[in-house]
Amino acid sequence: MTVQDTIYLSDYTAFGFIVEDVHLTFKLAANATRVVSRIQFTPNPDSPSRDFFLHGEDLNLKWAKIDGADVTPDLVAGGLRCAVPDVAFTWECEVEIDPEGNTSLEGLYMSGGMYCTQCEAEGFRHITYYPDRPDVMSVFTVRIEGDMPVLLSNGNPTTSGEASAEWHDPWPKPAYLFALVAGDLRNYPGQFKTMSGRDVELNLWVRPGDEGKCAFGMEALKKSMTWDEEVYGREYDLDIFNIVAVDDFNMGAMENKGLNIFNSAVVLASPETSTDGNFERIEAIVAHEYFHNWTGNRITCRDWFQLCLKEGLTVFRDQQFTGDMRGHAVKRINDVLTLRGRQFREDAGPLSHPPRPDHFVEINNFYTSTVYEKGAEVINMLKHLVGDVDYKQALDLYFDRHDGDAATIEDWLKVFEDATGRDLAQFKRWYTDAGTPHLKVADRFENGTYTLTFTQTTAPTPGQDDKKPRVIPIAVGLLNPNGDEILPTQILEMTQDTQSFSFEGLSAKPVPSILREFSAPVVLERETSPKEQAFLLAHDTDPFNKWDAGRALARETLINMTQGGTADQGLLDGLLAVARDNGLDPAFRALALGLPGQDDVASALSARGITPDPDKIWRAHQTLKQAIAQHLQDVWPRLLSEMATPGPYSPEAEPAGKRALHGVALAYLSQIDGGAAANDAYASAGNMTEQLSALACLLSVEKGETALAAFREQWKEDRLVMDKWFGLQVSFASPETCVEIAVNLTHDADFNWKNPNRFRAVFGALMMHHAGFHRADGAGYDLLADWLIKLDPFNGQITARMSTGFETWKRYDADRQAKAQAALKRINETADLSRNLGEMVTRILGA
Ligand code: B3K
Ligand code: ZN
Repeated sequence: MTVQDTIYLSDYTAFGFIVEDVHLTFKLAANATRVVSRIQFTPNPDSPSRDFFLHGEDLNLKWAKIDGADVTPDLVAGGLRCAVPDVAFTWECEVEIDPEGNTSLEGLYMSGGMYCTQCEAEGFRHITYYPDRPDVMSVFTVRIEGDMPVLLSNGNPTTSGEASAEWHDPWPKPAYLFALVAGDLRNYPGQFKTMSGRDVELNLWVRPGDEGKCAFGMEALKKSMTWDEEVYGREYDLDIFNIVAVDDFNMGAMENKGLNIFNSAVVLASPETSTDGNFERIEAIVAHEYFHNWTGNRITCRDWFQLCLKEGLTVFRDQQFTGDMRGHAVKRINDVLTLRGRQFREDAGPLSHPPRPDHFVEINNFYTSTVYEKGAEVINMLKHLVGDVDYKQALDLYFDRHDGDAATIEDWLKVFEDATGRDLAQFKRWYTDAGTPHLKVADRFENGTYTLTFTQTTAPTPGQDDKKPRVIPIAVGLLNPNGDEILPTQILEMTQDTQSFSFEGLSAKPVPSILREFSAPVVLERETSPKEQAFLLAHDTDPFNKWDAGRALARETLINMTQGGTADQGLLDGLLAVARDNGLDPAFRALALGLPGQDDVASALSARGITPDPDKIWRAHQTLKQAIAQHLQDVWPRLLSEMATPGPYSPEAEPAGKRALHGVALAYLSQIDGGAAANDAYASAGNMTEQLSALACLLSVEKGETALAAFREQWKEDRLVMDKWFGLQVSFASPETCVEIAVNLTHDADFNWKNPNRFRAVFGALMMHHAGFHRADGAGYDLLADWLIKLDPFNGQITARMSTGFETWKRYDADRQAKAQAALKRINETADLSRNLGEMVTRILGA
């Protein structure tokens, strides 16, 4: 990538014109859709620029007019320029586009015979010429002409006639929130009365045949609407809210104003075809997209550098919602698992960037875990620092002050400063600095005073060598040696490189419980004995830290085992106690009995300067699983019967938690009974959660062949279930067979590789199979590289995203590094690489 391709935050200038009104007419045709636009512009008094540049890509311009007179604009790279009057004027043009030939799934494209759009971040410029930037907001009226039974766009419907429909969206919005859908769709209807008594029509639009998979998504939508009214005081603002499910979609879903578009995989659900995990994810994503109506749509981003303004806040809100719906302790643990697994990994490698980056080449490459999940963590810290009451006040002020704005992180922080009187200048580093701080803890007990001394350090990240201290809210509680809590949770506010906090008047040295609820996204480094970790696993009153103590102990054990050690007895006994403790929530027990992933172990080794060996980590994992399975062998059959959930399936948290623990018990038992119990479980499974968990157990002990064939036969017509069939075989393969299994799957007649869900099912599973992907002979690297090269000309967003499989390549030994580097270079040297993948590979390869 050359320097000219890079876009800098510091170069921001407002657009020279205000868009007063937008009129679009779509004349739909699969290969030759015509888009006629009529746009009212006025010079922008707040901008010195009068450069009339409209973005446009892959458009065939038929004609253009200004105030009714023909003009001939200069067609330049990425758009057009035209001389315009220095007063208000009307721009009109007609372009032709080719939805069917659009395989990038950005702009207007076709999926299974239906037209649909994806405009965030810069897709609208593939539809017509327009100032395609989020700070240009306007009111849109859209007319659709096409021979399709259902024609949808943003806002409220105004008229519909023979093969046409018109929509008007009264809320000014940036072009990235534009959407259009046309197809033979069936609707699953719903109703909602808002807090001020307005009736809203709800619809979930699906392909014929999918009507039976809509009820849960519709309920999730209503719950989200109620929750946002009750918790944030936010009411829906149109007469209608439409959700459409599409099969070909680059990500999860999209919050287009009044017309959310969803990947079918994250909105369609039934007990027979969806797991508990699917149900939970659907509820969360429906909520996330709905919550964007205020945090994203009514208040949007000034420019794409501010992406975490809407994404971090909306993730934070959906996390709160799921916590309220399904329990906060388990939700927090799951969120931290995701954060550590994705964001910490990203932050420790060549792709590390701040939640608010200050430069990019391709914005689509910045829809990252750092922007989303770390963006949410930063808000969680703010809430810890200011407290719940002030948080609410600040948010009320944010909505009051910025409704209708395209805002910045500065605006966001100012709202908190004004609402609370705090100076957040130092806190702002969380937005501008990359990298995960490591927090070292030392303690001392003297004359009844217990002192904790913290030291924070952040390793250099690309382009940021010098790291200044951040504000870190550290939630701490103290336990006495009997396991009773003597100091309930309090927040210590760390602002310096090294800082001590003392607790006086104690009769004995306490056991500290540090970073409760995971109050800051840092790596805690504390030299503790396995005994103390086992103590916290048994006694900590903070459920997150109770779980994390077990996790840390298991991680240490795995690390020891990679160097020839054996399973820690304290861990085995601690897990036994947790498994037997019927006072603990089954979902919590299921999480506590899970082992740290192999990538997690590799990352911990690498942070200590030890080169991880994927094969040794795999073996340590297998051996520890065996040891736990043996040590708790009497518990598993008991859990299988206690956690059975007979009767009709319900996706609620309580039965789902029982099924999770049931699944864990079955997985361990399979390690010692050769798959006998899993075979029975497969035969008697009453829902997809049970069926899939039994199948996974059978695959992991290499007894899955019969069940796998039966599964395919049963589900061959269901594309979403077949994605599971593809993915599971790779995920649960041995390191020796995983690459070959993936290769075989690519030859399967149902391997429709241009469908993102199918491609991800196989290659997402491959890149997450630690020992399989990082196989010593480089076969994992080569296979992923081959397919990224193959898919890239069709869909650069997917290939760029999947290239992150390589982001940890520098952790490993010289031979593996050489093989990964060769694969990356091979991608990099491919002619006509997409800008998306080109930027990613350049960054991953590093200087
Ligand atoms: N805002 C969209 C993501 C768009 C991704 C563009 N590459 C979905 C979401 O975060 O809700
Ligand atoms: Zn979002």
